[in-house]
Amino acid sequence: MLTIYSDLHFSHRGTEWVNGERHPSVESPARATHVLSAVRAAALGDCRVAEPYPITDYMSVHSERYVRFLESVWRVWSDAGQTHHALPLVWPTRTITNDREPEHVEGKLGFYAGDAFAAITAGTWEAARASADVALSAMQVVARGASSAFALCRPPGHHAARETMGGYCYLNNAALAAQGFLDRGASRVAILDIDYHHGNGTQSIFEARDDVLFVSLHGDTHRTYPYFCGHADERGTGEGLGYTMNLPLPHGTGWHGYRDALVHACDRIAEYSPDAIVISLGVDTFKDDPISRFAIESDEYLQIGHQIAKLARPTLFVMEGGYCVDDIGINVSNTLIGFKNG
Ligand code: Q9C
Ligand code: ZN
Repeated sequence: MLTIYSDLHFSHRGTEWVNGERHPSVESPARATHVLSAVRAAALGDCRVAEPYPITDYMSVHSERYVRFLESVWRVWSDAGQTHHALPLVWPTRTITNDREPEHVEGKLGFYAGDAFAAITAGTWEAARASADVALSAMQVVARGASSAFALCRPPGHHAARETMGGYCYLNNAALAAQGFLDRGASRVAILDIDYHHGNGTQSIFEARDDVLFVSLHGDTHRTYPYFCGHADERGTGEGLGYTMNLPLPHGTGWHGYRDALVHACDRIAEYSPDAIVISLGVDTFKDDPISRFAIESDEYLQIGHQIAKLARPTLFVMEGGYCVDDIGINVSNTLIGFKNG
């Protein structure tokens, strides 16, 4: 299996609020370094740098004004004299909102953010672009006939919606890849999101469509970030009704409960008969993850890969979350090895 990566992600090191103080984000550059070394140590296959894509290619799932905002926001922020990372402080709400982009950068930040976990730094746009390019390059490898590929994306993407950043995500790498498969001739694409957190951005991009099936296993969003959606009764809207499947699981879920949900998810995907599968691969389901509440052990990721291999479809793995840096490498490489060994 070919791995696609980029070193441009090093230019993004976000900060986040924890217990009333700003700290370096747990979404750190070291995550990608550890994953790349583990993939190399596992001799999974070649590792290649991503090709650059034109900015207009990100507009297949994001709006033009949102992409232009991401491209320009640090410049506008620093021209206004700010030197610290930009985070929103004001948001439109369910009842106090409209569709007009504010002129001032403070308003723009909230308009285009779902939460305060996606800091804008001097290098954020370069890194977010490179991450999307990693996903698009790896998608292209599979679209041209490879049976699988691994997109080692950083920053992650599944909390980014059409016009929203959040949860360490800016561009939705998995959604860009899924749309890329459709644009290259696929009729149906399935996204299986196994990150600990609900892929709220991905769901919102595809929930009204039947050409992308979105299936997600995640911590119950009644009690866990990202809240507000990801509940079992959300099944898609309009033409997309029946093409979203959420499988929320309780705190403390270990392999036993997880496996049953994964088999159920894979059964739905097999029934859909997709031309390609995109795996939103987060390993924050790990027992020692510092911000999550599942209890999957390192060896069990081999089984996860094995279940996915049984679907026997062209499969693109897209890196999402996972914050236990010491074990992130082995947990990702075990998933990919379990897949490769069928
Ligand atoms: N107190 C991804 O895994 N922090 N994003 C929640 C709860 C944000 C996770 C904090 C977690 C974002 C891609
Ligand atoms: Zn996550």
